[in-house]
Amino acid sequence: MALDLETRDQLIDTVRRFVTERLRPLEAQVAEDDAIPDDIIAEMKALGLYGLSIPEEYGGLDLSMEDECLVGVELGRTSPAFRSAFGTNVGIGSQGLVMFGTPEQKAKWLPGIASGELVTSFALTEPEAGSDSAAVQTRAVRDGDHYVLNGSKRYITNANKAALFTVMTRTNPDIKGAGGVSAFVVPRDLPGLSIGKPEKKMGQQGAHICDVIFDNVRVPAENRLGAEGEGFKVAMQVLDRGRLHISSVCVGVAERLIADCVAYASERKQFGQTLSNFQLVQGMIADCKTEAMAAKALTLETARKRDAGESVTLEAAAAKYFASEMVGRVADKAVQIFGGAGYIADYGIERLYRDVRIFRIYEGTSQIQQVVIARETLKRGG
Ligand code: COS
Repeated sequence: MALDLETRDQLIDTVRRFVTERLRPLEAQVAEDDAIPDDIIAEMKALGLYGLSIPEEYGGLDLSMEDECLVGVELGRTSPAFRSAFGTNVGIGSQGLVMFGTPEQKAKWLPGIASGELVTSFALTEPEAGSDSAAVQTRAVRDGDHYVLNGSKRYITNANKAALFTVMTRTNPDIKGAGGVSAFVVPRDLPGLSIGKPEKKMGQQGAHICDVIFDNVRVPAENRLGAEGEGFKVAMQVLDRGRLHISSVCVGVAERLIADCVAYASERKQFGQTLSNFQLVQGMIADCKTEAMAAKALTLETARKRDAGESVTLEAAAAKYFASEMVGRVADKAVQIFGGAGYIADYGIERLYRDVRIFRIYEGTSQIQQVVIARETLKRGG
């Protein structure tokens, strides 16, 4: 639902103040501890951040895609690990249920997801099925009014905190590709489900990814999302939406880095003048600004199209491709403008440089986005 302009401005202002006053001062500590303090998580829940995209009738804020992206830009102005804490509840962990859940499934789980009482997670990737996500091997075999799940998932965001997983499995082994895949909502506490240790990562400390292992996990048949064989389409439509959300966060991080560069270049003096006086530095700032503006325009335009009910498979892939590559270039230039200070930990620029690297990989690599964009363009005839 689109908010009226006044309510939208109030929400954005509230999120901006939360980011500036509460999250930014904690960035270094969160990276050091690899954990977000409990009181911050509680504040995120109280602000409604876990339920940004959940329909109002289930306790969420039911934001339009455009409003969610505007909030995403604000959240991008701090370490992306903070957003990750509730990112799966807002995005890939909940949207299968929102888009494909039965009324009973929604009533059972969405209120807890919206409040943050239930952390939810999206389990698609496997050791042998990354970009080729239709190749999932985790099996779900029907047994009476249950399915029995066996297999393992890899690099699953928030798996160690999740109470609920949307799991893509193969229900029909005779169909090797997408048509044999079905989606299930799987509670964490079912016997036979276990979680691996959080992986050590390049960046985004405070956000965690783990393996999820299924050993004869009996899942009630009523937990299936959509019909048998529809699981891949569930995943793809969830990702279309998720890619837009990620694009907005990339824009926010870029805007943050540009502001940091402007502040630093306006203070730091060399050859008797501030860096901001040098046209070669100005050129880098101009490139960063232009690219961030272009990514923002593409993201918001795509969000408005989605809100209008159009299919945005191509546009969401283009936004994710451009915005994630853009923020990589901006972070690289930020290190350059800060010089030696950009390379050492105290200024936080090298941390953001590492943090943004994953944006080009998760929810579909840049190369997968290129595949999607090219296929859709060829299909549309231009
Ligand atoms: N929305 C709805 N349906 C979609 C869709 C979308 N965005 N994308 C594909 N489909 C449908 C297709 O229409 C096709 O249906 P039919 O068989 O009825 O025609 C089916 O799904 C299979 O699609 P396709 O043939 O394109 O599948 P491919 O195996 O060729 O794979 C890519 C397509 C590579 C695009 C897909 O596997 C992908 O996005 N991979 C990356 C996954 C990813 O982002 N992983 C990150 C982990 S999650 S954090």
